[in-house]
Amino acid sequence: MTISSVKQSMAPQRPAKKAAAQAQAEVAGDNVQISGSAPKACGAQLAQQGNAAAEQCAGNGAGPGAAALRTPLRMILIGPPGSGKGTQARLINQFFKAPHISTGDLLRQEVKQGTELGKQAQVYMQAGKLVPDEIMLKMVDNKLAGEESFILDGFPRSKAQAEHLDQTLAKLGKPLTAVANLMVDDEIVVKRLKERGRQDDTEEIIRERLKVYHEQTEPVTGHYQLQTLLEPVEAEGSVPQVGYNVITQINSRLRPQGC
Ligand code: B4P
Repeated sequence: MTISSVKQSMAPQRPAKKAAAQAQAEVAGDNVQISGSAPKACGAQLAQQGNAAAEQCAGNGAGPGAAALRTPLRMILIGPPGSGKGTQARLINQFFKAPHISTGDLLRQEVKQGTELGKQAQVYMQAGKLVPDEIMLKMVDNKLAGEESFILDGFPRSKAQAEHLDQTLAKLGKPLTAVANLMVDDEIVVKRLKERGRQDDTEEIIRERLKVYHEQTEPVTGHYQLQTLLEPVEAEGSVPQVGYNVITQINSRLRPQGC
C-alpha cells in the first residue's frame, strides 16, 4: 500500500476548525468544567438524519458531548510515561462517554490477580520494558471487539502494535477519529512520576521507560501523522488545562461541519 492510498483510505473528513462546535471546557481552579455546546440548529439537523442521540441534543439545545455526536469517538492517547494519558482519559470519558481502555491498567489487574499472564508481564513492567506482543495484541483485540467507541490509553506503543491495530480496526469496521499526542519534557515526567511513587516509578525505571518511549513509541506518531489523525497536545500545564486542550481538539474533529 502506498502512502497516498493509506492517506486516502484512513483519513477522516475533518471539519473546518472554524465551523466546528466548541466544547465548553473551562478551567476553574483545579477543576475542568465541561459541557457540550452544540447549538439547537445542530441538534435539529442531526435529528433529521435519524440520529437518536441527536434528538436529545435538539431537545435541550446542548446536552452532553456524547449526545450531539454523529460518529462514535474512537481515539488513542500517545505520550511518554507520566504524560497524563490515564489522567486525561478519565476527563475525556467524562465528556464524550466513550469507554476508557488502558493497557497499563489491564496489565496491573492481571498482576494483582496473580494470573499466569500477570506473572509474565510483571517482569517486563518492573524493568521498564514493553510487555511482549504475544500478550498485548490478543488482550487489546478482545477489548476492542466489544466496544463501539473507545479511548485507548497506552496502546499502541510500537510500530508493530500500530500496524496490528490498523488491521484489527479495519476488520471490525471501526475507523479511528483521532490520535492525541501528549507532549511533555522528560524532566517534568521524571518529577511527576517520582511524586506518584507507583512500584515502577523509581528514577531508574522511569528513565528506562523514557528511553523505550523515545526509541519505540515516538515513531508511532509519524505513522498516524501520515493518516492525518494526529493531534499534538501541549501537556505540560495543569491537569484541567491539558484537559481543555485535548477535549477542544478532539471535539473539533467530531462535530459535523457547521455545528
Ligand atoms: P501505563 O500504565 O500506560 O503508565 P504510564 O505511561 O506511566 O502513565 P500515564 O501516561 O497514563 O500517566 P498518568 O496519567 O498515570 O504503563 C505502565 C507499563 O505497562 C509500561 O511501562 C509497560 O511495561 C506496560 N505496558 C502498558 N501498555 C503496553 C503496551 N501497549 N505494550 C507493551 N507494554 C505495555 O500520570 C502520571 C502521574 O502524573 C500521575 O501521578 C498524575 O497525577 C500526574 N499528572 C498527570 N497529568 C499531570 C499534569 N498535567 N500536571 C501534573 N501532574 C500530572
